[in-house]
Amino acid sequence: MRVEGLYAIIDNSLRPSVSNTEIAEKILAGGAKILQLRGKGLSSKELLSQAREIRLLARKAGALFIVNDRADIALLSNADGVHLGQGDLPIAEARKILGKDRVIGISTHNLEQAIKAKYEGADYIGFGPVFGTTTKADAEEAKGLQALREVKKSVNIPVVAIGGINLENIKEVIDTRADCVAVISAIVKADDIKETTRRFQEAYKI
Ligand code: 3NM
Repeated sequence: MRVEGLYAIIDNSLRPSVSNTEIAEKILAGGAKILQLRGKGLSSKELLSQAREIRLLARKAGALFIVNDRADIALLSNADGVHLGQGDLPIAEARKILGKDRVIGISTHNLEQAIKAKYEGADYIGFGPVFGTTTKADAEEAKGLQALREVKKSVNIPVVAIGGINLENIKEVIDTRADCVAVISAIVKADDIKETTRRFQEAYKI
C-alpha cells in the first residue's frame, strides 16, 4: 500500500447540507487516491451504510478507503483499513478484527506515541495537529512543522500530517517530507470540492 500525497477526510458534520457520499464523489472526481470516512456523530447503522456506499465509489476510482475509529465497520464495509485514535481499540486488537492485510493507522500527538505506534505494528501514523484547527473538538495545541520533521525522521512508516492544513500552507508541510497531508475543512467546506481537491493533489506534484 502506498500512503502518499493527499489523504482526504470526509466529514459532513462541517457541511450538513451535503451528504458524505456526495462529498466522496466530488473528492474522487478531483483525483484523490486516499479517502477516510469520519462519521463521529453517526449511528453504527448509518455509518455502515455510508461506508458501504463510499467503499464502492472508492473502488471504482482505484482509491484507498479507510474508516475512522471503527475496526468493526471497516471489516463489515470491506474497507481497506481503519484509522484509530489514541482512545480506540489498541492496534493489536484491531489487527485481530482486520487481519494483517488491511491498513491500520493511528493518530499520534508526540514523538513517544509515534514511536510506540510503529513498534505496535501501525502501517502509518497521523501526526498533529500541525497547525491550529477547530475541526476536532478535543485537538491538542498546534505542534508545528519542526515537531513534524522530528517525527518523520524518527519512524520508518508513513507519516500523515494533519490539522489546519490548507492550500496556503501545504507547501511548507510537504517540505517536511511528510508522506501525506490529511485535510478536512479546507476541502469539505470549499465552494468547489472537486477543484479544491485537484489543487491539493497538484501541490504534491510541483
Ligand atoms: N485529528 P482540519 S487534527 C481529525 O491532531 C483531526 O490528530 C487531528 O481537520 C490530530 O483539516 C484533526 O479541518 C482535524 O484542520 C483536522
